[in-house]
Amino acid sequence: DCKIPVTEAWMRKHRLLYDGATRHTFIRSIRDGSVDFSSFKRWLGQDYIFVRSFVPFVASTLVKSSKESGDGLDMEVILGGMASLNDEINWFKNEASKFHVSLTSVVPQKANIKYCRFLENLTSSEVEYPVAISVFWAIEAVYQESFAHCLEEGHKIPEELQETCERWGNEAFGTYCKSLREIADRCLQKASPEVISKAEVSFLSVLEHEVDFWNMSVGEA
Ligand code: HMH
Repeated sequence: DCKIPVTEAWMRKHRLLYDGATRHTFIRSIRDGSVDFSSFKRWLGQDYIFVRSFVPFVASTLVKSSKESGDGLDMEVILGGMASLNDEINWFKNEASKFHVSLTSVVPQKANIKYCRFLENLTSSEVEYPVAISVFWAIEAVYQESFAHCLEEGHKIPEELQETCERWGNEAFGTYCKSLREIADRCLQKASPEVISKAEVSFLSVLEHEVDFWNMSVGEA
């Protein structure tokens, strides 16, 4: 069926990998309460580094959106995303101090370095807007789905991690991810087959990097 949105087609086609990224053992362990706190602390320090390199990527996507002919609403959604990244950076600092993680001494691990390098390559003005916005959506959606899964009925999330799950699993964040997805689908619908396949390859890379990131957090990479 050619009428289904592009992102929907990708999700159907790559379900196993998508589930691998959103139902990782680390996420399941948060949900069932068996999470190893040293893994959580490792994730926290590494994710802080990741978010710091996510900002320039989002900024480059904002620039691309501002050059699109349209009603300018895309740019507003992305700008809102940048504002929440500002909050997120402060949240990480606060959370790190609660867990006695020193953010200034975190050494970026291989999976993180690779993921950050991938994002850096995508900041180039040569990278088409549909590719960038698809990547942006996928990165946010993986966290949204993962942490919303943690919060589903019957969870035994340790009290100390409840706030983390709510940060990405809350409804407002879900609505924001849906907006990003709608923007991506609208751009992809108008894109050339070459750009659509570049975006699909990049979507798959995001999922692979996310799986590697969780593996790194549990100490398996
Ligand atoms: C690794 N992926 C990773 N970290 C994040 N904070 C997000 C996605 C969502 O912002």
